[in-house]
Amino acid sequence: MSTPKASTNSGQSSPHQAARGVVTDNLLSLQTFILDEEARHPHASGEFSWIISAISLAAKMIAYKVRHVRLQGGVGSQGDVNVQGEEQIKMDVIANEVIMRVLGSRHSIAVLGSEEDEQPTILRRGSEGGKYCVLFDPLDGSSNLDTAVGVGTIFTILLNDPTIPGAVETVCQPGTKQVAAGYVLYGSSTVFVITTGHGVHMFELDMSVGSFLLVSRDLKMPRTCKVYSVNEANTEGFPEGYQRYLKWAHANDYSSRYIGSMVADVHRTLVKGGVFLYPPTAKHAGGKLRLLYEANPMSFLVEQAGGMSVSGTKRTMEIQPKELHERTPLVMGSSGEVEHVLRHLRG
Ligand code: AHM
Ligand code: MG
Repeated sequence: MSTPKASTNSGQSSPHQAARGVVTDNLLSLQTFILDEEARHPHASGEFSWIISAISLAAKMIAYKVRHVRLQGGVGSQGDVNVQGEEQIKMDVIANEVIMRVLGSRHSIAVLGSEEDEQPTILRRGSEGGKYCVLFDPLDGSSNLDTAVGVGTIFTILLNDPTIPGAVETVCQPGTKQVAAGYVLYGSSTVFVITTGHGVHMFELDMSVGSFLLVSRDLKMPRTCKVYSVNEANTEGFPEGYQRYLKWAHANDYSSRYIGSMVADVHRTLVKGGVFLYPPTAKHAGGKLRLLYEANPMSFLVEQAGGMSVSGTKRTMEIQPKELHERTPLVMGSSGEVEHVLRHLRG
């Protein structure tokens, strides 16, 4: 029987692997990992780890439902449009309910904001213990569910400022203020990727024990990779700089990969490198993706993995949001590749 090896994304052997035949690799669950991180902060109250544990519980429930989406009757339109005028898929509503129910019971959450709800929900005030705000896209890329393509949940955690009375004003914080952010990709495997501002860590759902287990600590993306990811059918509506970039990429031997599901496209970009773009289009002049709960959390992760994220020529995480569902153009990925795009945007 061969000796089991530690799984690291670098392909190197684990520092925990000792003498031949002796398996000393530690299996670390997401829960333990977060508790470990929290233990390093002497003033941590433990409330933060309860929120991550709630998100992971919701993710496991959604993962199960996504895997059985047709059997569960989750494919097809809910018959409603959300606040952004987009058709709601049944699973959008189910995933939203799961997250609201799971997070609603956590005592330190002040405000919850979702892509599917017009207004953020105030759960409790700062004076009642509300310390954090959580914003999320419950099921990004859900229009792909009927073709069994990867979809995901995106989340970001912000501090609640008790001196700000309105929920919208409370959550309209630039991405630089995020305390933590992450996503869950329901793909051929289910992965949970998170940053608390100290690197990016990836966990995979082990169905046999129902836990997310660490598979990659401090993931770093390659500085360059000749792959771009964009809905190229929109090219004629892109501002000229993006069109110039694409012509340059065509002439320079680039490959194209586009799933049409942001979590899956950005996950691939994070792991393998490249650049993901959603520029302004004829239909979405201000970009399609939402700043607060799509662009900012993904930008936090990409930057923590050594990459870059810009909206136009500005750093995405420095934009001051004005509303919950604000959209933004987005270019993110390997720093060398984002720089190539920026060079063309600047003319
Ligand atoms: P959603 O949040 O309503 O699912 O929309 C966001 C999705 C992203 O996952 C993806 O990057 C983008 O829309 C794809 O858009 P398009 O079909 O215009 O290429
Ligand atoms: Mg989305």
